[in-house]
Amino acid sequence: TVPARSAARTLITVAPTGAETAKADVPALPTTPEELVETAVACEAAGAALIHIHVRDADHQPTLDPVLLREAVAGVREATDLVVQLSTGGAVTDPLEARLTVLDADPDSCSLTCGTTNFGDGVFLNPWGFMVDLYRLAQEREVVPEFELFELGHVHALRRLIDECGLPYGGKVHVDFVMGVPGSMPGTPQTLMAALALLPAEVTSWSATGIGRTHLPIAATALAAGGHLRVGMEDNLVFAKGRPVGHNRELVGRAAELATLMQRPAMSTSEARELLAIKD
Ligand code: KMH
Ligand code: ZN
Repeated sequence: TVPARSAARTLITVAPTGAETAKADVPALPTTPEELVETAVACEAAGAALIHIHVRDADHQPTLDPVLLREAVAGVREATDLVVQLSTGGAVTDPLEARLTVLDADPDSCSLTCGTTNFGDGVFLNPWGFMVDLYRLAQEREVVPEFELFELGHVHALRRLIDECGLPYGGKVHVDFVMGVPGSMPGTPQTLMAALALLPAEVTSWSATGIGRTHLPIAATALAAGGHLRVGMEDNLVFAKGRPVGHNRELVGRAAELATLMQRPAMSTSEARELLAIKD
């Protein structure tokens, strides 16, 4: 059975940058500290309550540099009330040890992917031991994890993680389905339904995002099924056929309109903090 976790309001997460797209190919991608903060402010105004951050260096390359991570967290906190989530996924080339040090930047939340997956032409490595280390570290540091599920098997691995390591800090379990990555689970309504049916009972909220052309259909399906939304240029660079995304705020604004249309308007940042049990 699909657990009843329908929410009255919609958490909109923005994932503005990612680690895969080159600035040279997409100049609108926010890669500098100033662009990140400007994006965060604009997306909060458009309806986002949580920001999922990947940081870039001065050459616009993905980095896990602890100083830049700390600066990003501080910059977004100073300018917005968004829940600040740092990616621990980084880029597929990042070593596992470096991905653990992301928590040193003291974010509100961190991503935690529940298993290895094909990732386009690469492999996104998340061995069991790494998942456990990252989860225990997040519990210790009182950082709320968002469990990223790219595959149906990841849903099962989440169950194992909760069974063996207990609940996250705060007691809430929030998952995000990342769908439509080439080689991973497809971004279809049927797959989302199958994944929902497998969710452990401990899950208290879920969101979904579809990569590329699956972005809008997955958003619509998630809203209809009582879930929350993640949008942003990390996942999708095309607003509509022949029309590239010009700014992340466009994707957030459209998600907020869709949510309002579905009678589940965007939630505030304080509602998001409560939903996820973020530390004060
Ligand atoms: N960039 C991908 C390899 C996460 O942020 O935790 C991993 C990713 C997931 O984006
Ligand atoms: Zn990410």
